[in-house]
Amino acid sequence: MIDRGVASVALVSAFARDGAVVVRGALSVEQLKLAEAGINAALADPSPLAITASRDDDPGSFVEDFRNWQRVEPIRVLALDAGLGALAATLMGSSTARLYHDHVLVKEPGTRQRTPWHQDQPYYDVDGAQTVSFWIPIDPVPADGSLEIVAGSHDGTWYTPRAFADEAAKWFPEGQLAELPDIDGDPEAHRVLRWALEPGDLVAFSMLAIHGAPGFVGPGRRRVLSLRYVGDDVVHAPRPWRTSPPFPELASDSGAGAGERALPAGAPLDHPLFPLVHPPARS
Ligand SMILES: O=C(O)CCC(=O)C(=O)O
Repeated sequence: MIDRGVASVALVSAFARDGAVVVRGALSVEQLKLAEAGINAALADPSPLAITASRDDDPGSFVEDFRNWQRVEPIRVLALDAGLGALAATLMGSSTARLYHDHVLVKEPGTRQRTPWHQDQPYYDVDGAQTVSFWIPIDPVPADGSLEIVAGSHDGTWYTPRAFADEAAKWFPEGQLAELPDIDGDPEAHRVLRWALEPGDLVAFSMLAIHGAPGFVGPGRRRVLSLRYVGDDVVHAPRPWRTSPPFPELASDSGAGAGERALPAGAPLDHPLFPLVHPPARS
């Protein structure tokens, strides 16, 4: 097992304050190779959840795929067995880290499609504050093509999640949650974090941090794997709508009996879909 998961006190407090940090050189060469092999395998053989998030007339393309760790071995090894759980638990201030899911996000050179400002957690089926996503690029990413995070926006406010294509409120109904602030219209009011990244660096950010990303000019590709972890206080929050990504396996249980859920509302994510990655199992 590769264990480079030691985060400094300064990094942990910056993550708590800003909801995002860059971790330079977080991944070893072996870990990067797993990320690259995993992304390439998912692109070559997309899952049924894969989508193209750019328009047909976009000169590039923005492709996403979700929940591949159970079928793409390098993603499984990187997400579960390569030591990243220790870093996740430390940043979350949690004694445990579970994998929630993995997400492939690839922008080809020339992609105009912006990833709109959003939080991740309102698209999901979990409540709790101890969350972290690792945005792992395997290609160099200049600051003006990189992930952008609004510092401090993980303060507990939930904003209406909207479809990227047409801004429809397909999850929480209109009016139930707050509306996102106008970040681009009022840049002085927000501290936006963005970093130029080299392969091996990662950006860790809370699932409540408002973030987005510009299109990608190139010249190369922008291949990214996001690995998402949850900590001690995260519990299942079943939704009456299809979450993104969906977890249909949890809708009703096979084993629990008629009408009972595989994972009741308010239960920790103690389920084979969400393996415990920290502390590591004793061998
Ligand atoms: O890679 C992107 O363009 C956006 C990333 C993102 O939204 C995420 O990882 O949650």
